[in-house]
Amino acid sequence: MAIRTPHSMLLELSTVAARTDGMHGVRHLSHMSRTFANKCSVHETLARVDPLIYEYWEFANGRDASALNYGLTRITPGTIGREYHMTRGHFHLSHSDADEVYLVLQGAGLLLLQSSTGDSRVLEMRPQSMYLSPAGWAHRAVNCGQEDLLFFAVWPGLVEGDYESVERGGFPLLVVRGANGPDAVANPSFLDHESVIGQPKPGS
Ligand code: S6P
Ligand code: ZN
Repeated sequence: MAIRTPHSMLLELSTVAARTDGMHGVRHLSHMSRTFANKCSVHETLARVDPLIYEYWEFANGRDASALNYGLTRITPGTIGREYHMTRGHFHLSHSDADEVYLVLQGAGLLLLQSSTGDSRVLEMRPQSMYLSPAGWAHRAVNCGQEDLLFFAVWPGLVEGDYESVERGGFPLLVVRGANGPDAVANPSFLDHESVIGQPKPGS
């Protein structure tokens, strides 16, 4: 629903959650079994409980080049095996690719970025800091803290997410609980974006 009139919003979870004019997405572990690396931990957890990993609210202002959309994401604290709760992460589909900005409101985490040409970055997410995911870079937020990680996002209304490339290839790094806190370690199953979009699916 387009809400293209002048307006403002308090950046607070209860205020955002109370709005009824947006889209509310909820991701439990059962929606993300391809996302977490340790499949045994995924299955063991799902045999007992289906935890909420994250939820998000999106407010659409239009799909043309002049519109900006915005939203709030809440990632719950915790791990699946040793891997911290995180968003699925996505590229933007090439015909709609554009920059996106995150602003952290609460919590502590890491923003994982990978470019379509195989470059990779990790940025520490902390309150009152902003992050730019440039066009061409997939973005995934990871909650490494003890409380909810809350961040506000703004992106052009024409953007459409590419989740399939990330689900097939993963991110170059996994963020796991280490002896002294979060460790970003190489993902042994990673396939870069060029490989994912340039080759047929295994078995096809
Ligand atoms: C949209 C923006 C966020 C994410 C949200 C959930 O472009 O990046 O609103 O949609 O953080 O992450 P994901 O990867 O499931 O879309
Ligand atoms: Zn995005």
